[in-house]
Amino acid sequence: MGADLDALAHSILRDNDQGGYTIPTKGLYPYQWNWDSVFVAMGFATFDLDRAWQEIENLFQGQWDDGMVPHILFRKNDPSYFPGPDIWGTKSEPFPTSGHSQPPVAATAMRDLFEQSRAPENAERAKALFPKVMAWHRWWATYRDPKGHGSVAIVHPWESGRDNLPDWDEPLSNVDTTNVPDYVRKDTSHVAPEMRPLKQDYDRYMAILTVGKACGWDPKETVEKTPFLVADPAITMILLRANRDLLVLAEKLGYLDAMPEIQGWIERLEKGLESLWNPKIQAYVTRNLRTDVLGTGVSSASFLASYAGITDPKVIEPLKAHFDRIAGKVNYMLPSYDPDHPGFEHMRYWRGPVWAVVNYMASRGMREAGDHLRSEKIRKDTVRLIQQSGFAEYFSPVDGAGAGGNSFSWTAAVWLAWAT
Ligand code: 9YW
Repeated sequence: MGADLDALAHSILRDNDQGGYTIPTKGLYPYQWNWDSVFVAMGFATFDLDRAWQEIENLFQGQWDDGMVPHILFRKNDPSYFPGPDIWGTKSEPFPTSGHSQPPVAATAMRDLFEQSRAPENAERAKALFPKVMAWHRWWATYRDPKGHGSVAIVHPWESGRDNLPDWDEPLSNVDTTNVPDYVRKDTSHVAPEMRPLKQDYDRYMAILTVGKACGWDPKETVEKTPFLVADPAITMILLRANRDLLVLAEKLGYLDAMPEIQGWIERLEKGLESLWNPKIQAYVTRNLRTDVLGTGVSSASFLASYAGITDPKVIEPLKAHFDRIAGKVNYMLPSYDPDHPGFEHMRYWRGPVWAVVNYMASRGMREAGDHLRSEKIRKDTVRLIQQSGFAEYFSPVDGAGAGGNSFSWTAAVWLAWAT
């Protein structure tokens, strides 16, 4: 069984490989996505370290002059996805991209690849990428903390990578959709509509995109004008973790001058995370930076605390209690949203389903923190899900059914890199 699944995972990565970069799945997502590529690199690293580096290097081909690494790289036009390059209308070189970013997992993967081999060319590749990753992290630090809280703000739900999380409902309710031109979605022609965001969500996504486009996606102007500006605990924790890994790389690769700057980012993000702790529900939540309204639900983001290097028992203990309560409600951890919350829907995308990549990060953090029980619970549940339903995009935490796209690259990649 394990060997068959390993072989299938390899063939999924090979099939979705477009020659140096990998698409998440055919049809539904025919371009290169930012954090997908990084997880894919971790999968490649289990059998082809050169190809793993290439995936990340090629992601940085899409980096903008201001340091931003976009969430989608439109290397060639494919009408099976909406909104494509013509709708985004960015003027990026050498190919069009989307206008905002996605969770910055690259530095963490880069450290893993670097530590995998002592061959001199391995260190050379890490050295060449390092300044690009620095520039990206500096972009987050420069533009995405407009209120000075220390947390990371996003300008579009797509930037979070958790598109229709119930926590976005409140900030999205303030987005005016009256000027959104007619458009035709493609996602619901590939996947059942009940597994995808609602039309109302898409109208709002398009309205925000229109504002960002009018700003030319200039990072300062977009933050000033976007109708959606929300601090995201998941990106804050992922960037915090990534900065810790970047700091280790700076030392090992001899970029000693970069270390104080990275150290400053780490301290700021640690403080920022405190501003996202909701004492009422004892979990990390979103903060709408336009209205100061805090999110009300426990999302899987909270379980990335150990991954982010947070050790304070005043945080970790209540989160363990949430974990155990939720584990008593669902058959497979981690649901993307609290099953006791009215916003929970077990099959609808980021409103409940389990995502293998989030499981990987959460489980890794818990293992590193010594919580082997919960770490293993997540890993074994992920194995059961994939054994039962294959390499689906996401899974129901209730009955384990596969949902969204099939033959999904990042699910195959984390299977190889971590689950087995
Ligand atoms: C979309 C590719 C991407 C992921 C995101 C996920 C989804 C694309 O798919 O967004 O069109 O909504 O939410 O995290 O990177 O797998």
